[in-house]
Amino acid sequence: MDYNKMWESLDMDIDKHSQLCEVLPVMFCDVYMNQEGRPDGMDYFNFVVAEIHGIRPKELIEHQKKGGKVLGTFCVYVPDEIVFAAGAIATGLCGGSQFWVPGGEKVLPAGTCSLIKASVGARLDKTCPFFRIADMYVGETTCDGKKKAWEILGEDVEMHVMDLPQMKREKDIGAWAKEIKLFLARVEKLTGNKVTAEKLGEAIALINRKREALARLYDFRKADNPPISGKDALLISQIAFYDDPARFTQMVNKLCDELDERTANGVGVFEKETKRILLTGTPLAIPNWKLHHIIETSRGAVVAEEMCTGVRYFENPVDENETTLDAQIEALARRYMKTNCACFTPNQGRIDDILRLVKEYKADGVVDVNLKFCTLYDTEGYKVERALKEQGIPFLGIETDYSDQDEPQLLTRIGAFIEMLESRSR
Ligand code: BJ8
Repeated sequence: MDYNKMWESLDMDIDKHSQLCEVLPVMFCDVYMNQEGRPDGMDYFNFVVAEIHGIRPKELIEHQKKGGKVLGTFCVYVPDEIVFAAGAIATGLCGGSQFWVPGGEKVLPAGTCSLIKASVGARLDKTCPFFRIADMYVGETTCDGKKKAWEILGEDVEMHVMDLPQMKREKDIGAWAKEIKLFLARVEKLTGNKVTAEKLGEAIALINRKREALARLYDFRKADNPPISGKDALLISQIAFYDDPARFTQMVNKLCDELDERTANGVGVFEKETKRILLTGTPLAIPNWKLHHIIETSRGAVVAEEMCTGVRYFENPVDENETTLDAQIEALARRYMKTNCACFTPNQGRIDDILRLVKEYKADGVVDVNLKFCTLYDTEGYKVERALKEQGIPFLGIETDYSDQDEPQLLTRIGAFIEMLESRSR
């Protein structure tokens, strides 16, 4: 399908964008289509990626034509439930490609993490339809780089910034509930729609069903030989941020039905004795598949991600029993404040999560992935490493960015780590 007219109507830089359209399918093919024994249910997700800048943007524009609004978000603390309850659509905007980084570097210091640079570059260079479509961006005060980036983006697009507390005391949860209320008021103003307890209840259920489907999917990765690769699971986690939630839930559950069958028939996608890796650290926004690809082509299997593109996204459902707006907002605040991002202090919850996930997913080792220039996760890496060492769990700390320059080095280091895990079990 030809989407050029649509992209032109979004005032995109068509020539520059076509460069991205040329490389992405090749990259996807190399990383994804060469895997053996993929479940048939991945066809839907392959299709969503193949049409990444076409089909979903078209749906969003259709929604806008009917008077609906689209909100772009950058963090898992932003409650999608509020957006959907107001009849709007939330879509994740975090940039995961090196392609967008130079555009971000035009206005940001080089020593900014790739996620921020790519997100700003995608907007300013006009090379991503999602960034053009969103009526309003929603930022948050998680890290310093993001906070300052919102000021720059806010000159170009309507922006709402949520003030996320950085501690988890009762007063902080209360402050987050107040912040959600302010967000709700802003979304009501933008959409012209009232958020009622009934609508919010429906939206909470909608997003909870999505979380349950993802939890069901991740459960399969706990099997001795998982029926789905880590790469495929990551792709699904990434698509969760921008696909229609009801359809996404349905397609994940359909895939899970197939995985049930595979499990019953003893079908797994990895070779026997493949080493099981838990990834932890900064998020892997689409199309950042670098580490999963390296690990899974080096006799390793990524069995889970303690990341926002992983378990942080779907663990902890929102309490669905509340029936008043105030109580629902409090339930939302409590749920979102359970997420353990390194922007919180202290953040023992994340260490506990990592240790729990190692057991649940029977990981042989942990790879801590830090996006270069992310001081939060880099600094927290010290405590993560120490906690794992105390428990005798092998650990590898990696710092990387979106470029492919360090791939040979990563291949060597990850290969040596997996070899070490193999020698431990001999
Ligand atoms: S909840 S991880 S999505 S903030 S990697 S931009 S922290 S310098 S992305 Fe994140 Fe929300 Fe936390 Fe998750 Fe800053 Fe670090 Fe860059 Fe980061």
